[in-house]
Amino acid sequence: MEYFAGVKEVGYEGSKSKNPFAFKFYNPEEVVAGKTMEEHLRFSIAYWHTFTADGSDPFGQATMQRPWDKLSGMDKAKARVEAAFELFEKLNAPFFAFHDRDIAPEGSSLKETNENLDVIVGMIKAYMKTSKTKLLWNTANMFSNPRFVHGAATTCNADVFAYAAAQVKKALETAKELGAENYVFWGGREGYVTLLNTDLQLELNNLGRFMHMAVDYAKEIGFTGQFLIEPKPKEPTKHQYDFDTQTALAFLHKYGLQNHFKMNIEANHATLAGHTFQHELRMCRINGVLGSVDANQGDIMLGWDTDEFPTDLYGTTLAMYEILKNGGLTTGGLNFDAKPRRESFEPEDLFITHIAGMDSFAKGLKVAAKLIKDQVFEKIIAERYQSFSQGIGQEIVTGKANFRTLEAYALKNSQIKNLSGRQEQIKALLNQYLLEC
Ligand code: XUL
Ligand code: CO
Repeated sequence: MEYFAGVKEVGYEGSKSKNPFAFKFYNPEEVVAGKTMEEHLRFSIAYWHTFTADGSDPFGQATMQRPWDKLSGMDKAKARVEAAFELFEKLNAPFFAFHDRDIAPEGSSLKETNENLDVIVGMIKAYMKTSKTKLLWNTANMFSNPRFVHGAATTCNADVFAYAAAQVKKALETAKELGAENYVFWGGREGYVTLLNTDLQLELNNLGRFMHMAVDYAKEIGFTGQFLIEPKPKEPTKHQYDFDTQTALAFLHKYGLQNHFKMNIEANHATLAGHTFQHELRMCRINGVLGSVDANQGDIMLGWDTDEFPTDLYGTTLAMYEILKNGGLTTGGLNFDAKPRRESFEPEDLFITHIAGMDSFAKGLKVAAKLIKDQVFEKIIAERYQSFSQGIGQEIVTGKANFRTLEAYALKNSQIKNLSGRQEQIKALLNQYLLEC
C-alpha cells in the first residue's frame, strides 16, 4: 500500500521554486567545502514524532491524520514500518532514529515485549537491505510506562533499575543487529522533583553504575557504535541530571566514563538550559565530544520543549559553523527531533516540515562555509586576543609567568588600553553574509 500517494519523490528545484514538495536549497549532490551536502548534513528522521505521535497535548486529543492509525497493536506497528520506508525513500533520507517503544508495542510481560520487538526489528532489517536509509541511533524509552514514575537508572526501586537494565541490554542488541552508528541516552526521568525525598548521592552513583554496565555489555556483544548523552536541564523532572554539556562532562569524568561518551546536542534543550544552540555545540567542540545533533528549535515566548522544525537561519548557520569547525559530525547526523504543529495534521505536512528543516540547514551550511572561507570570525578573534601571542601574554599561555613576574610587569605598566568589542559591527557583517550568500 502507498501511504503518501499525494507526494512523489522530493527533488531539488532551486530557490525560485514555489513547489511545496521540492527542496529550494538542499541539493544532496552539490559540493560545499569539499563534500556533498548529503555527506555534510547526514539528515535523520525521528520515528517517534513522524510515525508514532498523534498530536495530543495536555488540553486536547489526537489531531494527526495518519493512514496507519485505523489499525492497532502489531498490525499498526507493521504498517508504520511500511509508511516509514516510503517516506524515507521519497525524502531521500540517509538516516532514521527510534526508541524501542516507538517501533513495537509493549506486551503483557517483558518477554512478550521483547518478542514484539524482535518481529519489528526483523521487518526493519529486511527493509534496510534494499533501502539506502541507515540507522543513526536507537534508544530505550524508559519514561512513558508508569513503572518509571520515579526514574529508571536513578529510581528509588531496585526492581525498576533491573527492568531498565534489561531494556537497555535488549536495545543494545537491536543497535548491533541494525548496525546503528550511535546509541543515545537521553535522561527521560533521570532527575528529581524534590530533594526532600531524594538520595541525590545514591541516584548519581547508580547512574554511574548503570552507564558502566552499558559500556561493558556493548563491548561484550561487539557493538562498536558511539555512545551519546543528550543533555536537557528540565522536563519531565524539575532537575534533569544531564542538565547541559558541562554538567554531563563533569558526571562522565567523576565516574570514569569520559572515554566512552560524546554528546547529542538538541537545540531546544540548549535554550531550555538558558544557553544558545551554538553555546552547547561550541562547548562540545572544544572538549572533543560533539557527537550528534537533534535538529529542532524552541519558541522564545514559551518555556518548554516545543520541538519545532528548525527554520531560523541564524540558528542553522551558527550551528553549521560549529559543525564545520569540528570537522563534521563523524558518526553523528542532524536528526529532526521535531514535530509538525498540532494544527499541521495532514500526512503531507510530514513532508513539508522536513523539507523546511532540510532547506534551512542546507542554507546554513552554505553561509557557514563562506564565513569560514573568508575567515570572518577567525580574523576578528585573532585580533581581539593578539595580546596573548606576544610579550607578557605569551609568557602567560606558555606557563612561564607567575604572580611575582606578573606583579612586576603590572607595576611598571601604568597604561592599560582596551579596545572595543565591536559586537554590533560583527552582527551586521553576519547579516550581510546571510542575505548575500
Ligand atoms: C526528549 C528528547 C528525546 C530524545 C530521545 O526531550 O529529546 O526525544 O531525543 O529519547
Ligand atoms: Co532529542
